[in-house]
Amino acid sequence: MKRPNILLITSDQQHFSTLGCLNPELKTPALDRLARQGTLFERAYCPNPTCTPTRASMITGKYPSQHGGYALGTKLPENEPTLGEYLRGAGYRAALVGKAHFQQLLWDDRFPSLESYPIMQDLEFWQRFHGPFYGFDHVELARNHTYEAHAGQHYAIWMEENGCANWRDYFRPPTGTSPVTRHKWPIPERFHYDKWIADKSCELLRRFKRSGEPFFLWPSFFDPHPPYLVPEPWDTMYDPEALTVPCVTPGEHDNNPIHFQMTQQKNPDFSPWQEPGGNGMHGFHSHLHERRDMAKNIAVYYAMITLMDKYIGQILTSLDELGLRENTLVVFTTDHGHFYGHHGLIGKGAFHYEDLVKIPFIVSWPGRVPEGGRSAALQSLVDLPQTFLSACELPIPRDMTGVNQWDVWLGRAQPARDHVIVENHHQPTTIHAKTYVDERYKITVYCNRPYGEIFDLERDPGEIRNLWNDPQSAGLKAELMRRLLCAEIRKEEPLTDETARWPQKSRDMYIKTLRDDRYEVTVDPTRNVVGFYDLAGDPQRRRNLWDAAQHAPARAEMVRKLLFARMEREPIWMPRVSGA
Ligand SMILES: [Ca+2]
Repeated sequence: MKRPNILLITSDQQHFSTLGCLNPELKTPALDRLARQGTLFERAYCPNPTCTPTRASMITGKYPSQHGGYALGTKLPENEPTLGEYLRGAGYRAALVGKAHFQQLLWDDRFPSLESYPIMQDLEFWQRFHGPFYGFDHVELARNHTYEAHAGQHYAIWMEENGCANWRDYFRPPTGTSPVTRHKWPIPERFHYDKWIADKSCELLRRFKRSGEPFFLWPSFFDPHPPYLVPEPWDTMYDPEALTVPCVTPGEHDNNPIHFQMTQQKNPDFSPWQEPGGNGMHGFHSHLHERRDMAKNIAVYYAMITLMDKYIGQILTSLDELGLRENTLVVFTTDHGHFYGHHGLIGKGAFHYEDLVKIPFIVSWPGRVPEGGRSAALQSLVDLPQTFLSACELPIPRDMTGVNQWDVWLGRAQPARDHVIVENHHQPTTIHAKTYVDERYKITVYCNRPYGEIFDLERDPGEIRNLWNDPQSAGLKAELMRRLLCAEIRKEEPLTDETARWPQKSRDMYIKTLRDDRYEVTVDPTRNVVGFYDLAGDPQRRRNLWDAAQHAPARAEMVRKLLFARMEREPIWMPRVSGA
């Protein structure tokens, strides 16, 4: 059989529920059709709720703690092997159109970035440069969300070629002259980046069709990421008064970590979280907002999605018309979710509710992937490279640490995962979280912090009752801590090839045994062995006390210490040199 093409379409920061087929308040006819032609996975997650870490996972098949692009303002090391390279080695063409964000916004001589000033606006450079870039042999790039000043690269060239000589007028200083504006973006729709992405993607599809080469094409949309701006007539498409506005449940943050509570204050002081080498802190500010304002923002957020849906529809139509559909695996997803009032929050940050970490996820390949399907099988974006390679019947590199979901996508296997992990390393020590989610429960820990979250997603799907400090949930907490630690250990990549390691990565980050002045805990999840020894009374480690009830609190504490010791050793190969 001929190897399939892969068409990966993504948005940026899209709440999992914002598909017309799930939420009648907005319209996404093209994505609804895609869902009917394939399977909608209702429990898909990102490995990190920000751009760079998660996007780097999508092309490396490794977690952010492993591939190097651990936070916004860092970059994926150029020597990390990528999906595009593996596919190109098998004769594929690999192209990316739209948002990459594999690199930071600020040039640093020690850590050069093509996605930074001033090179992003050196249009002569971008006239000549189309790759290779992280495994893509052809890229068409831009870096701005709506009217942000970071416009440039291939998008600016396209605007000029299409008669928009004054393109800078539509963007913020210092690039252009646009004043601060809300909701209505004065740019005509014909110069909007959605159209650019669709035009370029369709052009590439025609080129691939002519050459007959198999392809991996990633149209990567920028919306509905704020600023909430959309051109006419889309800005008035939805009536704010007719929309549901999510809001905080009174008292819900009382049992949450302090940074949740502070978001509901007028002028919170988050300076204790600010560290050298940390840079900007997303979400660590007041989230208080007016309900009416939020309603209008939601109306525009939905309009951004509906506008994007129109251009996604054009790409899918082009695929049909070129006769490529029957041999193309199509996946639609986003890089992470978004708060628009849920839990009293807006935007994103270290708040790992489902609203932020769960994502829309549609897989379609007529005749192969079940049509009209709905699946609760856990998915993670870190699984994409393995699964794509498997779909192409190519070998999966040993150092990829996601899970091959191919048989699950085909509807012929039980779930491939019993959990997912979400990482967040936004500050060196003060914001370093891990979340473990399984079928029923979710636990979030913060490295070396006493607080955390535990939610029972079955009994409390709204995540209102944090069980972290609930005395009756002490056993559950110890068990979830163990599961999180074992999941962390199981996702280790084999460090067999010393030469392939990037700087500072060491075996130390994979410790499995920890001793303090009294106890020792040791974990080997591959053999299902866990040990807990009281060294004071049993220095020879003859009696394994793992199941001894009276030692449960000490055991839980040692498991937590071991987990934190591993997290502390995660390498930071470069500082966060910019906020994004
Ligand atoms: Ca993003």
